[in-house]
Amino acid sequence: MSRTALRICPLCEATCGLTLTVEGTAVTGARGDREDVFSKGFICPKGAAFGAVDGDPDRLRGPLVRRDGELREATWAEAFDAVAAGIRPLVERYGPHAVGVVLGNPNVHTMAGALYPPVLLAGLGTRSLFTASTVDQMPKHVSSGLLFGDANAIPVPDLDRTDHLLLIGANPLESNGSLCTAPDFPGRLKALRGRGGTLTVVDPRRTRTARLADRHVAVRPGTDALLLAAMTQVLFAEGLVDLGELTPHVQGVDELRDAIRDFTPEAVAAACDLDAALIRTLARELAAAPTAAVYARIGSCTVPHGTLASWLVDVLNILTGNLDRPGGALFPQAATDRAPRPAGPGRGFDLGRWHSRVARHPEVKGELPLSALAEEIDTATEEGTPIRALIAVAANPVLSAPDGDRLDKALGSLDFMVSVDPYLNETARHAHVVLPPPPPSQSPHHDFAFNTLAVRNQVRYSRPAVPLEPGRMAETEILARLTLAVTGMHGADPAAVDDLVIGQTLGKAVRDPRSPVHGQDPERLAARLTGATGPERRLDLMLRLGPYGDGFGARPDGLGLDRLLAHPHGIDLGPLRPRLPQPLRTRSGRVELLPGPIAADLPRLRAARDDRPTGLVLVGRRHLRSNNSWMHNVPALTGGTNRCTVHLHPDDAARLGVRDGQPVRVTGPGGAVTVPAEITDGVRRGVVSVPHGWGHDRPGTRLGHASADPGVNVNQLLDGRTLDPLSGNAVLNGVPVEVTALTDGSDPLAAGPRPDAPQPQPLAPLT
Ligand SMILES: Nc1nc2c(c(=O)[nH]1)N[C@H]1C(S)=C(S)[C@@H](COP(=O)(O)OP(=O)(O)OC[C@H]3O[C@@H](n4cnc5c(=O)[nH]c(N)nc54)[C@H](O)[C@@H]3O)O[C@H]1N2
Ligand SMILES: Nc1nc2c(c(=O)[nH]1)N[C@H]1C(S)=C(S)[C@@H](COP(=O)(O)OP(=O)(O)OC[C@H]3O[C@@H](n4cnc5c(=O)[nH]c(N)nc54)[C@H](O)[C@@H]3O)O[C@H]1N2
Ligand code: SF4
Ligand SMILES: [Mo]
Repeated sequence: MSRTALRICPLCEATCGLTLTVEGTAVTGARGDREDVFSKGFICPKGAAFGAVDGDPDRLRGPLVRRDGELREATWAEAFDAVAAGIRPLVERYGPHAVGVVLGNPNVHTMAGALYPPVLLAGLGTRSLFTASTVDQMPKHVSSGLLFGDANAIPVPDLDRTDHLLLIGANPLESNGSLCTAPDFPGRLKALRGRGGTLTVVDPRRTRTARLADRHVAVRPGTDALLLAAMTQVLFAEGLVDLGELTPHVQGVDELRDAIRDFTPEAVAAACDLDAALIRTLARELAAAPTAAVYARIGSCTVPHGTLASWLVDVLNILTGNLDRPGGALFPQAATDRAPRPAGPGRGFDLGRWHSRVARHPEVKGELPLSALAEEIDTATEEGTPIRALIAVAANPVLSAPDGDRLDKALGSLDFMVSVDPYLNETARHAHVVLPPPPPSQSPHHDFAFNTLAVRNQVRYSRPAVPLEPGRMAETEILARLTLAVTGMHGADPAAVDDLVIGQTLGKAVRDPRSPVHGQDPERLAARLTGATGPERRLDLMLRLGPYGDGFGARPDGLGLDRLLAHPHGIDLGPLRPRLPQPLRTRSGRVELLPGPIAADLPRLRAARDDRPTGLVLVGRRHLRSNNSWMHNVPALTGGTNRCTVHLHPDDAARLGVRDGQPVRVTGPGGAVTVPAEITDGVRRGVVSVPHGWGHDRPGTRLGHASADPGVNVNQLLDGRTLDPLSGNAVLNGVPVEVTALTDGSDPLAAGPRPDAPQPQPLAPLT
């Protein structure tokens, strides 16, 4: 007997509603939920493969504990005993900073990842926190922190209403969008063009997104900040600055004009390898559009000037009056956000409150750069202790961070490691204890993070589509028990963690004169929370105290968990609305257009105007049927065009004597890999592209399908030493590499060129 169940898809940031077909405990089908208030039936191939991802036979079914050097199956009780016995003595002997915590990307795709790591970190008190943010979007947090005083106040392009979208270093036709949650991003881009709007794409590759655009600008990798600075300069020079209604909320316009005066289009054109006239046109088009939004992602963040590029994106939105207006870029308001406080001066945003031990990298948002994790483990210094134990939750940094070989070795040297991961993969294989969460069908879902980044305000919640199988433990309970085990409360009731958070939140609320529950009894309020589990009660609490909440009766038609459960396809909360100045938390209470740390980084950008790479540079790419490092084990999502190859422009291939399909050696600052060449004019000259997340050939993993076609780890080309200094973000794009053709006898194409191989072309020099 089959039945259907609704489940929000956790496989990317688009958060589509799915209708699952369930037979027994197995998900046998998935289609888009046409009644979902946000995704309206959209689904992509990954969502359609939900059942295969969910039912992968290589997913671990129960915990593993290392005994006599080998990971063996164990009971949950044994596993948590081992965690407590492994971590506590190290904390007591070396202090909390000797325990590192690594939080990987899927934490933003699970309820457990949103609700428990903050408690774990607070309880442990470690400063050795590393997350996927520093190989991703940390520059955006820093620019938001400096501009708006809140690192999580990230404006989102108003995709459905804008007249002009300038999309930089993002490829939503493969990624389905990032820091811009929009189910059916492709359809929304087509609709933009359909209503007469324009789409400009800035990307060194002619991506599927670029092919949809009115204009594709094949910028040289790593130079977005120069391009955007020059566009800003043009706005000032040509009198195109018009802040409109933002004027009273922004300070520093004149200072900014002076600071970027010398970033003229002519001064940056050669570095960007673009015509100065084109840069002027881009600025004029942006200013002339009735409404416009500048939006940038991975390609603009994971580069040496990532924070400056992220800052300039919002600077352009502000100077053209497009920040915080419909059709521009706005701040979403999620149902689980804290109720808005009145506008006014805030605490501001500080960087570098402490530093990493070895390279003295500044802390950012309480984190250290993931690139520095290996050295924080394997390098002794006069002061402080190296990391001796590690807690990795949903993270595979051996593949996703620079120089995986060094990190692999470092992880092998730890006194103790615990991994919360469904797979025994390249990172988890070093753990002493592996705690596997259940598959997504058996987990509840709410998008705490992505609803704060969504192009429409809405709220949805899915209860588990399938009951927990015997022997499984909910990931929320795993993280609650883990928290107790590492903070000296091993064995306590995991509900204590939820009760603690609920008590603290209500305690604060009843003392706050602006809160609808001011003066009430927190214990009575706690007793009124609904929800079948601790995490549900916490969701109920956040909803009820949130911006749309019922305030525990103060607004009877407001939100709470009960109401959400009564709307299984979600509740639409309307289009994005202007919110300034309320979200600002700067010390001035205004948007601080030229923050000190940014101004201090401009000389470095000025110097970059003279950079001209002499050889090839590396960029990444994503494939629609993949997701970072963890989906290559699903047969339905591999094969076809989803392959680990190096994309080479035909002219570069000809110059290097490389034929399509031939293995080539790619060498970077951190190492070399051998990978088949794929010759395509989808990359610009001088640029090669290798996808990340591959390299599944290490021993001791349990990834049957992935290890049969392992690919290579592109991050082995990086040495982890090149960072965006303001954010600590790794430089993953625009890295100089060498490519050499391999002429060994193993080359199946050595006999001669294929008849359809591209004809050699003389190499046009890079300016
Ligand atoms: N060269 C290059 N490198 C990159 C990038 C790039 O563009 N180029 N992109 C970077 C980016 S943007 C990111 S976000 C990082 C991602 O890097 P990571 O944060 O390391 O994420 P993944 O590689 O996706 O690995 C996720 C891990 O979580 C596990 N997992 C999956 N589902 C769950 C779950 O429900 N619960 C738990 N506990 N675990 C789960 C998986 O098995 C896997 O081990 O990679 C970065 N690395
Ligand atoms: N299918 C799939 N979807 C995913 C993921 C996945 O791995 N696979 N990962 C998820 C995650 S964790 C994230 S963070 C998002 C990322 O989402 P996106 O940011 O959309 O990621 P990419 O597809 O890597 O697009 C980045 C683009 O930047 C270009 N680029 C490289 N260097 C530069 C540069 O210097 N300047 C400019 N202008 N462009 C440059 C690359 O050619 C590439 O096309 O995707 C998410 N969704
Ligand atoms: S676009 Fe993302 S959220 Fe939607 S079905 Fe595909 S993987 Fe799932
Ligand atoms: Mo990411």
